[in-house]
Amino acid sequence: MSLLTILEFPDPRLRTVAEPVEQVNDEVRRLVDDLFETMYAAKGIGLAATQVDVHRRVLVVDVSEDRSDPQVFINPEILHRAEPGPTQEGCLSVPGIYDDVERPTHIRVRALGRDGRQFELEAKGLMAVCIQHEMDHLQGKLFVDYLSELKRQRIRKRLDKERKLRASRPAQSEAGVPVI
Ligand code: GNR
Ligand code: NI
Repeated sequence: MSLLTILEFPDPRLRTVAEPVEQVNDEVRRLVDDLFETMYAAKGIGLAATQVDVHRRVLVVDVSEDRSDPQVFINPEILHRAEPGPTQEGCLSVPGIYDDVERPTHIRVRALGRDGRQFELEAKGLMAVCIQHEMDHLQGKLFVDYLSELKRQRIRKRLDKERKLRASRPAQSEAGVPVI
């Protein structure tokens, strides 16, 4: 398994539209495993292949508290949407930014699993929102696209500033103790 690098807004590669998977083979299963490893390491609840610069219709989700419910969606399609409502969203590709997005909070999805078999699933609340957020990534869309142009500009500036700061600071270990 490998930890992959997550692209950050406004990287133009995040705008790529993913291609459907033709066959769920070992290469696709390896991508799924790497997506989970990367998502868990980044403490996210979902990750789309687009975010790691792989432009195939593959996404993973785990909205459980104890990180015990990995779910895979290959070539996902939404069959039914209902009950629009606001949810506060965040994105690993837009780090540290959270804002409300209005979306259906109840969906029915059809997809292929890691074993290549088709399944259907009803999702509500955060799970429904997360699947749609990931499906947007596969179409080159980000949650900040639902916000105003002014907010998006401010977000871009804030992330630019933080990236510059990060690049100029000396390396630190995870605990914040200087690396010797
Ligand atoms: O970790 C994530 N949290 C989250 C919270 C509310 C709505 C959507 C998400 S998905 C996000 C991980 C991510 O960026 N997936 O693309
Ligand atoms: Ni995201």
